[in-house]
Amino acid sequence: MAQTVERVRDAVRRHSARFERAIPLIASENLLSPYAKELLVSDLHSRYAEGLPGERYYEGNEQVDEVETLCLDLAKRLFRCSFADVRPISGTVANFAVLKALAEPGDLVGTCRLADGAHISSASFGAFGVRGVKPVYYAWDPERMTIDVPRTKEILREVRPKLCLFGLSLFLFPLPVQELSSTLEDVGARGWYDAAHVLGLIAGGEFQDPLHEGCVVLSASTHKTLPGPQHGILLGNTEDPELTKRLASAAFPGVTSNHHLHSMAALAVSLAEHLAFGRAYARQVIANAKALGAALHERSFDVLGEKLGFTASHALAVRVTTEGGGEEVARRLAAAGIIANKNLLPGDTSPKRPGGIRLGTPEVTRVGMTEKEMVRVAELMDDLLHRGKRPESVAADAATLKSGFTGLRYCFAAGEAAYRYYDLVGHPPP
Ligand code: DSN
Repeated sequence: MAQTVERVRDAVRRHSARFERAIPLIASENLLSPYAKELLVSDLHSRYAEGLPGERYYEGNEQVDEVETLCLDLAKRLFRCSFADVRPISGTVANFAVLKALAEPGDLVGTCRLADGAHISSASFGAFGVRGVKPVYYAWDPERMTIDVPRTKEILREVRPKLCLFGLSLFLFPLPVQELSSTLEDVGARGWYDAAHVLGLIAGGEFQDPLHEGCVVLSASTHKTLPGPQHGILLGNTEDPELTKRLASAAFPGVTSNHHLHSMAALAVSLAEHLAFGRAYARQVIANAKALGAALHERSFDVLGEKLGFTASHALAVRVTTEGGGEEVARRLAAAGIIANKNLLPGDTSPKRPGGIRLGTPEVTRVGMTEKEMVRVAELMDDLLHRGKRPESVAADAATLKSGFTGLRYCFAAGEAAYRYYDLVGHPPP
C-alpha cells in the first residue's frame, strides 16, 4: 500500500507540473493564495463545529468561532449586505439551501435553459429535480447573450413563478435583474442570484450588484473569479428575519451537518485578500477576457457577443463547429497545453454535441498575464486550429509563454509559486 500512496502523490505532482506549463483557461477555476492554502491543511480539517459561533454542538470551538465570525464580517463588508452564511460546502449545496428555504416541491421557479448557459442546478437531473420544483424558462437573446426582457416579462406575468433564479455557467454579460425586479414584485416572486462565476467581479465592483438590484438572496461557490477555496456561500440583503432564519436553517441542518472548517478559514483569508486586491484583479480579469475575445475574432474565430465587445466578464464563448466541434477542439487544445472545456451554445440541439468551447481568464490573470499575453494565447490557438501547427510544438510555445507566469499575484505573499506541490511529510513511505 505504501507504493500506492507514492503513486497517488506522484500523480498529483505530475498534475501540478503539467498545469505549471499549461495555459489554464477553464472559466470556473482559479488558484489559492499561499495563506489560504496553508489553512486547508491545518488542524481545522480534523474538527467538528455544527451550528453558529457561540451556539455549537461541540466543545473546543473557540478559535473556530473567532474565524467564522471574521469570515461572516468580511463577507458582509465585501458584498455590502446584512446576511451571510459560510456553511454551505459548495455552490451547488448553497443552491440546494436556497431551494429548501424558498420553494416547496411543485413550485414554479424561473431560470435560463442549459443551452443558454444555465448551471446544472436548474436541470431536472440537478437541484431543481431533487427539490421537485418545475422550471419556467426565460426567453433568451442569443445576440446579446442575456435574458430577453420584454418576452420574459410576458412569461413571468403569465406563469407567475414563486422564485426567479438569475445565474449562469456561461456568464458573459450581466443579467437584467433590475429591469425585471418590478415584474417580480408584481407577480410575487423572489429574486435569487447564483453568482458562482462572477462572485469576484461583483465583489471587485466590476459587474452588476444583484443584492442591490432586487435579489433577496445570492448563492455562490467561492473559487472561480473569487480566488478562494472550493466552498459555498449564501448572502442576503433583507431585513426580513423570517427569511434569514429560513436560509440559515436550510444551510444547517438542512443541507450540511458539519461545515468544512479548514476551507471556511481559507475563505476568510481569501475574502480579506479580495478586499485588498479584488478591484484591481477583477478589472484585469475582464480586460484580459475582452482582449482574448478580440484577438481570437481577428484570427477568424467565431466569438459570440461581437457587438457587445465579446464579454463583460471573465468568460468567452467560441463557436467552433468549423474547427471540428466543441469536444474535438477542447481535446486538441489540451494536447497543446491549453486547457479549456467544451460547452453547449444557444442553438445547439444535442447536449452530446456541444458546438462551442468556453474560455476564462481568472487563472491566467492570477499569475500576472495581461492583454499582451492574451494576444499570444490567441496566436497559439490560431497556430493549432487554423494553421496546422503540431500540438507538441504549440505545447512547447505555451510552456515558454507560461514560464514567465508561475507566481501568484493579487494576494499577500505575492510571487509565491502558484503550482508548487507542498511536500509536508519530509520522508517517503517505506
Ligand atoms: N460546472 C462548473 C462550471 O464549470 O461552470 C460550475 O459548477
